[in-house]
Amino acid sequence: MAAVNWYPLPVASSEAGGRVFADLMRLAEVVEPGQPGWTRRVFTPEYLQSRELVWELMVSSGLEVRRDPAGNLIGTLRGTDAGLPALVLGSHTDTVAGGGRFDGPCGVMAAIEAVRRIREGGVRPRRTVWVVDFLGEEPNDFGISCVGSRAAAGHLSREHLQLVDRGGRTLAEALAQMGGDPDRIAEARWRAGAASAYLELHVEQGARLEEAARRLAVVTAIAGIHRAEIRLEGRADHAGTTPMDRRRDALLAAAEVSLEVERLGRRKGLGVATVGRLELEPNSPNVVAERATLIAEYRSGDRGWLSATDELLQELVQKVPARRGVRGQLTWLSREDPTVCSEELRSVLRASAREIGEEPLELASWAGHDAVQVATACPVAMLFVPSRGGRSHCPEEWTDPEQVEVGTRALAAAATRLAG
Ligand code: HGY
Ligand code: MN
Ligand code: MN
Repeated sequence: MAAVNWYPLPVASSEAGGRVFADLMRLAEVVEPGQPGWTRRVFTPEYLQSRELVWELMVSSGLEVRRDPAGNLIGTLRGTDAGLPALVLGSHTDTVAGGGRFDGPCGVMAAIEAVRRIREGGVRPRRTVWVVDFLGEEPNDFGISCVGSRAAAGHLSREHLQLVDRGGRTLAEALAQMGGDPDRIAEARWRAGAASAYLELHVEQGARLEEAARRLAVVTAIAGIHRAEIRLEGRADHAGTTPMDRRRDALLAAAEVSLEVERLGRRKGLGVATVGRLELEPNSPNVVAERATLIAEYRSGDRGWLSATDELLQELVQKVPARRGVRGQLTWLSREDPTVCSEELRSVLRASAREIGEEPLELASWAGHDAVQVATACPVAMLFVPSRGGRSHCPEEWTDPEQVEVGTRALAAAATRLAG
């Protein structure tokens, strides 16, 4: 076994509280120029550059670091009993366009800090601990989210790798540009039984913790997300000379479909639905829109609601545009079922929260996470810390340093329990 290169221990943990937040703010400096908020989308040069910092932070925390063929960064703290399945801590460091500084990075920085504190405790854990920065959790131009965690769970298919973005680049090419190796993608899959449990700290991205004046939540379940691309084919015409009753306007069809998607989201109060992306061709002020491409997504903790909504969406994509002489075509991008977090791990998280003097809420997550993919490889559980005003996926996203510290402490306490 390679000699473990125990770096000089970082500063004493009394200053530890500041370390995580300082790491978060350092990472937040690496963003795409000219973009709003703290934008660092996957497959961008800035994202590639930011991972050098993550790599460096992992190394300086005593982790042996590697990049797997899917571009995931994996830091290993070897336990004394190499035969035990690893404990995995992680999250992601890519953001949405116009995103904030905490969605994802909070979990990765806290995981690195948890390892620092385990090492500062001076006791080497029995169980090996992996810290993972999963590549590309957020949806991207290839239409698929959770790229790295899908690969780790063995769900990134050859077809996925052939998906192309608007510039014609394949996902395989994009992965290679991030230091991955698409030809060896199968090697990114965790060996069966390699991981014993996965814990993820994440910002709540909602307002329930803040409204309850609590600082920690243990996540009970994660909503399923169904995402579809809807292409509406109308006809380009002159905006001035074409009578209103002879138009086949793809934008107006998209507008009606979007309002119908909103209505689906309100159905029975069991879900939410959004059209967050709309592209028009030719997108000219004096041309009736020929083509509209939108991405619709909806979420629920109820499988039946999700599958019923699938059918209703398929129907409306045919019917609504047809009234306007527009043809609708639906392509599923992803359909994730709701994920239930491990009861055993939830009780470890509850005990760890109480160990540090916090009484956690129990909350379901309406946000999707890498934990959804990882849950097919091992039991998972998540901790939430508050998001100010419940805001996320926007520059206003914020979590106080003390709240980050409380989440980190709880994660470190749980990791210490589970790593043994
Ligand atoms: O969309 C989500 O729920 C996550 O933030 N990717
Ligand atoms: Mn997100
Ligand atoms: Mn996230």
